[in-house]
Parts: sequence; C-alpha cells; structure tokens
Amino acid sequence: NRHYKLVIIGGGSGGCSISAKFAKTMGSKSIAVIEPSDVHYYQPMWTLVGGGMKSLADSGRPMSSVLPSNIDWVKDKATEIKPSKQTVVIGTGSSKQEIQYDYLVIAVGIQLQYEKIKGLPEAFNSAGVCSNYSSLYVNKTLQALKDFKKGNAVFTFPNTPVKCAGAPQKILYIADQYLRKNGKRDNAKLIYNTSLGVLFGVKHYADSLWNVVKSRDISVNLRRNLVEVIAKDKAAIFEDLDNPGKFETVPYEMLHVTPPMGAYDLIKSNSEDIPDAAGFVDVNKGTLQHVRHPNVFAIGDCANLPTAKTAAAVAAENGVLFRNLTNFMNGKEPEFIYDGYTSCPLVTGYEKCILAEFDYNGQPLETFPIDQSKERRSMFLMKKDVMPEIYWKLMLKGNWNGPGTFRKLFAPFKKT
Ligand code: FAD
Ligand code: UQ1
Repeated sequence: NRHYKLVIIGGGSGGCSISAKFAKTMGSKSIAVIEPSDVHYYQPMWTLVGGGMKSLADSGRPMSSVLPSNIDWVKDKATEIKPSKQTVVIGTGSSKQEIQYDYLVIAVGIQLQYEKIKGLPEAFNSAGVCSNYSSLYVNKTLQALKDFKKGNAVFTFPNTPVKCAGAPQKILYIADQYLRKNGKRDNAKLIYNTSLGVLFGVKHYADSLWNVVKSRDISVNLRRNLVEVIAKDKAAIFEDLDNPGKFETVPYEMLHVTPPMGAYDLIKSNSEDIPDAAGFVDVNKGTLQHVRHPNVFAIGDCANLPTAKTAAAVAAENGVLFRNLTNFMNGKEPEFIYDGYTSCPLVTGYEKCILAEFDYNGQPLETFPIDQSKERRSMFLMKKDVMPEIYWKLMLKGNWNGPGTFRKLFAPFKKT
C-alpha cells in the first residue's frame, strides 16, 4: 500500500487550492492528490463562454500545470473511502489499489445528472438544446443564440441542490441582450422556469432581479421542474411542483438546461460513514471537520455546508480548513470558523453585473462600499477580467482566502 500523510480527493477549485497551501508547509512527497481529469476548468467562466465573451479554451488549463509540483498526482478516480482503515480505493477490478492516509480532504465537487431528465442527454445532439454547466455543451449556447429565428427561448432551474445558483439566470439575461443586439428580440419570448419558489434566495438581490426581469419583458414561472425533452418536437415538459402530476408542454426554439445535480456515488453510497442523509460529506459547518472522523475534512461542493455552492465559498473555506487541519495535525483543536461566505456575480448581460455576497444567514456580506444590489459595469469587469486572474494566479496557488480582508479595509467607507 502506498502511504501519504495527506491525501486529497479531487483537483478542482477546492483540491487545487488546498493542496497548494499544504504543499508549502509539508515535506516533499507527503501529499497525494487523486484526480482523473487531464484538464482543470475554471467553471465560472462558462457563463461568459455561453454568451460568446470568452472561449472554452480560455477556461481550461492542463491539470499538471495547476497542481503543485512537489506532490504526487494520482491520475485515477477514487472509488471508495474506508475511514475505519484510513484508506482510499482507486481503480476497479484487478487494477484496484488502496492508498493509505493519515489525514484526508474530500473535494470531489457535485455530480451533474442530465440523465435524470427523460430525453437527455440525447437531445443535446439536436440544435437549440444547450447547457453552460458542461464543457461538452457550453459551446452550443452561443450557437443556439446565433441560430435563433423565432419562438420561445426557455431556461431551466432543477429541483435539486445546484452549484452557482445564479448561473441558470445569468444566461437568460445574456440571451435577452444578445437577441436585442441582433434584432431578434421581437420574435422571441423569454421564459425562465425555475423549481424554486423565489427568483433568488436572498431578498436584497431578488428584489433587483425582479426589476431586471420586468424591465426586459421576461416571463418567470416559479415551481416548474423540467422532466422531459422531446427533441424531435422541440418540446420541453415541466411538472408543476405545487400540483404534482400536472404537466405543461412548452415548445422551444432554444432550451438552456441546468441539470439536476447531486452527491457523487463515491460519497453517497460507496464510502461507509462519510455522507449525511442527503449524501454529501457530513462536516461541521464551522470547522469543516467531519463530524465522526476527525482526521477527515471536506471543502467545496461535496460538503454538506448549508451555503450556496460556489468557487467564492471554496476560497473562504480554504483559509479555515488549512488552519484547522494544521492545528489538528499538531494536536490542537480546530478553532477557526467558516461563516458561510459565498458570492455570486449575477451577470445581467454583456456589460453589467449584480455582485451578490452573503453568509449562512442569507445576510449580505458585501466587499465594496457601494450598493452591490445595483447593476454595475465595474462589477461586470471584475467578474470578466479580474476574477480569472485572481483564480489562476492567487487562488490555485493557495494565496486567496476570499475578499474578507478587502471587506474589512473598505468597511469604514460603507454607507449604511
Ligand atoms: P470542482 O471544481 O467541480 O472540482 C471537483 C474535482 O473532483 C473535479 O476535478 C473532478 O474531476 C474531481 N472528481 C470527481 N469525482 C472524483 C473521484 N471519484 N475521484 C477523484 N476525483 C474526482 N462559482 C463562483 O464562485 N462564481 C461564479 O460566478 C460561478 N459560476 C459558475 C457557473 C457555472 C456554469 C458553473 C458550472 C459553476 C459556477 N461556479 C461559480 C461554481 C464553481 O465552479 C464551483 O462551486 C467550484 O468549482 C467548486 O469547487 P470544488 O472543488 O468543490 O468542485
Ligand atoms: C471570489 O473570491 C471567487 O473565488 C475565486 C469567485 O469565484 C470565481 C467569485 O466569483 C467571486 C465574486 C469572489 C469574491 C471576490 C471579490 C473580489 C468580491
């Protein structure tokens, strides 16, 4: 059995940034990162890729270039976690191996489940059906906008937990502006069908978004869940969640699908005593330490933290996890507390953005001393040009714990 002091499962936003921190403080070759992908994607850019503001290539870097050089990259998929033996199983069948850990960080993200919608993923083979949530389908979004002639442009939000709860409607606003710019808006009806009972979970921002929706002539239907796509008829079927069993067929010219998502089987069913009842890693919401296995921590979308799942949240979790696990390695208590900080840059077109930032209580926790619930060009440029630099150059190198320092710095200038 191979043995490492620290094993990290996943080389996404969480796995990369936390491995970078420990790679600086721990001896060479004492860390393994288990990650099967060749490419690391900066997923927040896909909203802009779908709108044609960036390319898919802009959003990806070779995995080897974003993982620290002094760790062992185990290029494989974890298939089982055995906390009683302190091992992670990789591979299947005869190529199965166990990797021993003293400390474990789980950072596998959340699983996309397009197949839970009848007719998907096959419908992605037809024109007009697209999704910013996958590298496979994100380029179809701009194509659908280019091809659009007349009819309904329909945007969905599933009846499950999701990552970046704002992304399903960012592309709605981008599409609206695209169609206007290209003289096609008069022939289009824009429909946002969401499973939620609200437009956005935090009222401060939801109020602004309702104004955007109204001023742009967009139809919003709450509590509508996409259950089937019939590509040959260009029809999307939604269930009315308040009247189960009641279905509505909506014809589409363009259909942007945000897929159902859920915990990976690795966590949910293949790793004894790791998940909570919903299948996510069962951690303390303040310390990020597993509630039953103190040498196990989780970061990011796979953790059962009751906050909106974003890379911005991962950034803030990073600093807390690093200090708590370091303490624990040194026989001290994990005492640093994550407040649930998360952020969602709600891009409302090709030049404006509402920068939502809030905590576990849904209270705004804004960085800048301005009213961030207003659509702003400055925040759009921050999202488009500044955030990617922060991500690649600071966060993935272990040097970005979120904007908390700036928030404190700007606090005296804030009007209440
Ligand atoms: P990920 O970054 O998804 O990484 C998980 C990694 O684990 C992957 O590399 C995967 O290959 C690996 N993995 C999975 N299973 C296994 C296994 N069994 N064994 C080993 N490795 C495994 N966030 C923001 O902050 N702002 C935004 O504007 C924003 N916009 C978004 C827009 C879109 C369209 C999308 C899709 C996401 C957006 N996000 C945004 C969310 C953000 O991308 C995620 O919250 C963030 O990447 C979570 O990091 P993570 O490390 O938990 O998961
Ligand atoms: C952030 O820290 C972050 O993580 C890198 C994001 O992910 C892409 C974000 O989208 C945002 C908005 C933040 C918060 C940062 C600032 C400067 C407000």
